[in-house]
Amino acid sequence: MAHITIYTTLLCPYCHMATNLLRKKNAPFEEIDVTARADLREAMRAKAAGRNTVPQIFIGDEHVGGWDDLFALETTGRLDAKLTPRSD
Ligand SMILES: N[C@@H](CCC(=O)N[C@@H](CS)C(=O)NCC(=O)O)C(=O)O
Repeated sequence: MAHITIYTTLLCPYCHMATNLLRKKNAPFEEIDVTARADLREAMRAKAAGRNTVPQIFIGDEHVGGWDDLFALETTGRLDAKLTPRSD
């Protein structure tokens, strides 16, 4: 399973939808709560090509984007392959 990092805030419905989808897929993730943490939000923005909204989701080294982007991967059938990359 690829390492997943998701930047969130507490009162963010898009964050909850993203973490719920990952849980439903039994995909463990590291959650970084940037609520009231300007330093962590800035670190997120730097990694996420300037995007400032939450969630921002990373699978392995790849910046997936936000909830819309994660959901688009799921609905087009491309998310599972990213979560479980081939080892060969
Ligand atoms: N289209 C984005 C929308 C994300 C979004 O609007 N997130 C809100 C929180 S739910 C946000 O970051 N608002 C600005 C802020 O909290 O500073 C996505 O799908 O991730």
